[in-house]
Amino acid sequence: MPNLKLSYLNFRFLAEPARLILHYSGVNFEDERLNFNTWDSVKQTSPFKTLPILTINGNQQIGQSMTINRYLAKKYKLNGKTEMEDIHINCIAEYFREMMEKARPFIRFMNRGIGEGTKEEIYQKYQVPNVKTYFPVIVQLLKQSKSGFFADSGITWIDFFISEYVDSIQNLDPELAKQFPELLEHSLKVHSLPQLQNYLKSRKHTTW
Ligand SMILES: N[C@@H](CCC(=O)N[C@@H](CS)C(=O)NCC(=O)O)C(=O)O
Repeated sequence: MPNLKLSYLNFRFLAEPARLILHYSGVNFEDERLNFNTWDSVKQTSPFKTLPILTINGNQQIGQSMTINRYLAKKYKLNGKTEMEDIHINCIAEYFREMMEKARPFIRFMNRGIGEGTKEEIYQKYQVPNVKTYFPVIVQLLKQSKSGFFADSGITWIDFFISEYVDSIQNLDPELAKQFPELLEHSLKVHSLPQLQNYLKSRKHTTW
């Protein structure tokens, strides 16, 4: 089993799907939490000057979150049961990530104070319209599945990826989240998985 260190900031956002893959799979790993000051001091030597970073056996690094998710999901068999399921999951991931990037100015403003306008203005401009455009498609994709997870065969990494973001919307704006009851139900189903309970019990609450 490789020695794994997952480095990120002290919240969920781009690293939590990988953390959940590892906890669900019962894999030991170092869950390194940096703050913006400690991060700034190591940033220049990192592969893409961004977090998260997965360090494998102390010398190989993966510096993009989606690649980390895909690497771990493949390794721990959370990437679907067939090639077509893997493709299906990846399409959903690309679509969802597109929305996350469009809504990103809000998170950037909240984390680092970067952006023009008030918190509410930035939220209404970037977060709300993107959720309202993308979430209905995600709901349809969920309804098409036979398992209650996004893949017919059952749980895969995309369930961690989407449910974590849905939880962030629920934390930020419960009224907006309530418009998507299927996604709230899905998130509950994912976060009720027995394999995750030890971790979730000890997890510190963060908005995203
Ligand atoms: N495409 C990258 C984006 C990573 C990213 O933007 N990370 C942010 C944290 S959420 C970051 O490193 N911020 C600190 C910085 O830019 O110095 C990925 O998915 O890993």
